[in-house]
Amino acid sequence: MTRSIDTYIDIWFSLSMYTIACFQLLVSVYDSGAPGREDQTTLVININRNLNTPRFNQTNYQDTVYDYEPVGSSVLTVYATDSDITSPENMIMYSIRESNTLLSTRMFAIHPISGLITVNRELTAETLNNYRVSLDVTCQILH
Ligand SMILES: [Ca+2]
Repeated sequence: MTRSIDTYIDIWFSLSMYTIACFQLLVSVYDSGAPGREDQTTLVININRNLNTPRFNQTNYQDTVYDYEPVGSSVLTVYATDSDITSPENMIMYSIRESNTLLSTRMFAIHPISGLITVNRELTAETLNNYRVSLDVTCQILH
């Protein structure tokens, strides 16, 4: 009759303290017989890590639109990449940073996945000719 015993491997310290991406353990099992017998196996534990920061492909973007462009019109698309090889560590999300120049953050909208920036409010309602908008790109890590 085969007898199995469940066993567990606990994490004793924070894995985020290290950059090791793979742990390889040699696991042994022994019986209580005489003579004693044993077997071994290798256990590989891969660790998904968020090691890389997403980066825009340009430091600055600039474009010009007519003030009569309707709400929802495309302005431009920003683009960023993340060098992590696993998901969700390499999935990125765009946003417009809230700032002191609140008007700029409200006049335009950005699609969180595509990076497409669109007109969010009537441009003719304002007299400004230049808007400076700060953008953020973040990893979509869900915990
Ligand atoms: Ca990342």
